[in-house]
Amino acid sequence: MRRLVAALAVALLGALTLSACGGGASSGTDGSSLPVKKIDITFKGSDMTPNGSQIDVQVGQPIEFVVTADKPGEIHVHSSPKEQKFEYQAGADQTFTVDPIPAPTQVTVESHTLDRVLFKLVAR
Ligand SMILES: [Cu+2]
Repeated sequence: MRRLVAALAVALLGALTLSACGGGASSGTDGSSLPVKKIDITFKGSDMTPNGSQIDVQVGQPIEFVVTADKPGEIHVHSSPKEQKFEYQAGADQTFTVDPIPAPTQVTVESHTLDRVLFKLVAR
């Protein structure tokens, strides 16, 4: 009888230990809690802003381009393995959602209309 009680006590202790391990909060490394990185892009004539700069983002951070242009064109995000293209029209504040960058790297963003590098996204 005494042995049975001891076995039950061990089993109970085990259950308590197990439940203490559950329900931990996630560490938030998936980027879902990061603020959206909004990047303003302006095209006017043969000028563009930014013009070849580097822009820091965090790995997994949501990214949006906010485009203002005087004529239609195309922006190309040279992300790997999947490139992204965004066609914009003449007009102000056109918002495009860019896929978050999943690992530390640099991603070149080009104007294919002007054939120049707009900026580099540096994810870390
Ligand atoms: Cu390109």
